Amino acid sequence: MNELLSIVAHFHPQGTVNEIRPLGSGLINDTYKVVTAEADAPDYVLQRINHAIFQDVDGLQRNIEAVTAHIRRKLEERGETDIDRKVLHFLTADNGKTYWKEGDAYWRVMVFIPRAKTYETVNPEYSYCAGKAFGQFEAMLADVSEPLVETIPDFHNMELRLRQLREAVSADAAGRVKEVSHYLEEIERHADEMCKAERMHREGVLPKRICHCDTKVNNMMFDEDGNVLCVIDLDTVMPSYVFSDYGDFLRTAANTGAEDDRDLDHVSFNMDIFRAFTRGYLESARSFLLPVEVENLPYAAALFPYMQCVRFLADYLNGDTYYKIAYPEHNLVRTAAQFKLWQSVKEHQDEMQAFINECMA
Ligand code: GN1
Ligand code: MG
Repeated sequence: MNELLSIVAHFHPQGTVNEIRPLGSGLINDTYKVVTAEADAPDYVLQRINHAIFQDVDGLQRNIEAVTAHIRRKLEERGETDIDRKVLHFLTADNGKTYWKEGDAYWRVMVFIPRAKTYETVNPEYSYCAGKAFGQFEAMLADVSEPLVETIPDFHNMELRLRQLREAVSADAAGRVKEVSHYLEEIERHADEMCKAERMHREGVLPKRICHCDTKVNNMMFDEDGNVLCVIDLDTVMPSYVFSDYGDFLRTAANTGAEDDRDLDHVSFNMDIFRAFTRGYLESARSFLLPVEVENLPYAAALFPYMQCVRFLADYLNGDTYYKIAYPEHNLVRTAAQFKLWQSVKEHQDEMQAFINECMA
């Protein structure tokens, strides 16, 4: 606590810090809530940035500063109220930057958004709002003038993720390859078809736009009435295909089970959530989406469980070096759950296509 207190002090928060306690369920950074004593002082969120994963912390924070300033300007222009709950605000530290380096670690502090909620699961009504919000988020970011760095280069490049899995198989660092041959065969059998986005991009028909790239349902803040306030966890905001935001939201929100469910009977693709989210997303994004982007939304819904399955499996084979785990076979359990979800999404491809056609008619 004392160590954390002295880090927070470099950011000069208002009020007196009463308590610092762990917050949230992220798999990458370490997150704490900083509670202040005074009723009129805000609370804060303190994060240790995982710089093994985000190697260019300075570039990362510059991205986030550009994006939050841009969104704030847009909201002001639109005459929005309650702006402090609709865009994140990062504090500047003693070094004039929005992060502080202490020994080997990088820290940042943002203002805690009051009276906001996050959820691990959502109903169709909230999914509709989330869809609209992501469409608007992408629309607002269409004209960011500063060039953004790719905070993790080729983050959602399926070809790269498959190469990393194949490298993990060859190295077999943890001696686990023999247990997972069924997953490896199925993944390879569909590899070409799932790399379609990269091919379309090379052919020049699929653009990259600035996307959030980590639209897990628990990265959205909702107000008391279920309206979306803002999207948090901006580390991965970077140029990508719109499939990223659309697909990753559905991967988490339309899963009837948990991302790491041990009971695969719980895991399937919830079409009510799909319909609600898609309707909201198309309402706000149809003005800028190209036909090729709209046509491939069912592919995007399948791509993200597939990609996450590949990423969890690669980490399992590498001996769990990337994602935080709670028990030794956690990454294998996650792989199985994402695999099952992918199978379920594939069964709904035609139905999804028909629904999207209806929305666009
Ligand atoms: C990570 O940071 P967090 O837990 O929101 C990961 C995402 C994965 C997700 C799987 C930088 O997100 O890409 O989809 O876990 N973020 C990074 O739950 O790799
Ligand atoms: Mg998160």
